[in-house]
Amino acid sequence: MNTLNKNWNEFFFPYNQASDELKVKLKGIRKEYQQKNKHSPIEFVTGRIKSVSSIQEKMKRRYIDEDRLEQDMEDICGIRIMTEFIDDIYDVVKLLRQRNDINIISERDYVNNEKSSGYRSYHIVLEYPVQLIKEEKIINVEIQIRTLAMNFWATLEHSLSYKHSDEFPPEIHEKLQKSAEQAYDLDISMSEIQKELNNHDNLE
Ligand code: 0O2
Ligand code: 0O2
Repeated sequence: MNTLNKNWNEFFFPYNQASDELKVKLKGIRKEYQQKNKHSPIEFVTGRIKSVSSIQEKMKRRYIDEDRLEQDMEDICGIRIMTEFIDDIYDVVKLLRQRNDINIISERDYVNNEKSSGYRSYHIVLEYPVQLIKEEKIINVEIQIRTLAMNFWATLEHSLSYKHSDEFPPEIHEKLQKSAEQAYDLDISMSEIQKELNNHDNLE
């Protein structure tokens, strides 16, 4: 329900524009690697704009006033970058740090410092300028960078928690933590295989 007297279509316009532009730019990085016949640290990119109900729920939970919404809610526009390997995550972070069309304002490494749920991803909040007809509007964007295995776990865990509105019972919480570790073990073992193959190729 729209409890705020707000024109959401107008509000969301620059966020949709930013999401579309960033997706094109990030997919462009993948294309450039492919064109050079090189391994791309970016496997695929998705974007979403937070729903009105999710925005309203977070405003309540975080005591965010309507007039501070654009500044204080950093993930209204969310971009997700999926990678094949763990090392690719840090390569993507380096690529983002050197761009001059975005301004990184914070970084959180949940890859090496997993959340208590077992969640792993690298989060970056950045400012992105959108050129509107009469002005430039700087908006916040949250980019989550994660491997395919991390994405597999997070997608299923999110879907299970969505259907289960209460907190998970302790035994389920534990099982989910364990499955997150299994996903991470899979990432580690795929990275080892990749390194062994690279060494093998270099010897030939
Ligand atoms: P292509 O040519 O299929 O690669 P969009 O607006 O469609 O760019 P959106 O709406 O933010 O993106 O997200 P969506 O539709 O969920 O997925 C975005 C892109 O990610 C789509 O490709 C999907 O095919 C791709 N994708 C989603 N899940 C997977 C996955 O598990 N593995 C791989 N490799 N790709 C996935 P595009 O951009 O339409 O183009
Ligand atoms: P969505 O769009 O449904 O994914 P908060 O946003 O208040 O919860 P904070 O500290 O602002 O948290 O941001 P944080 O923790 O850096 O990032 C929050 C986002 O990270 C979540 O967004 C999820 O996308 C993802 N995330 C964090 N922890 C988990 C987790 O345990 N499981 C899963 N599946 N995802 C997680 P939202 O708000 O849930 O929105």
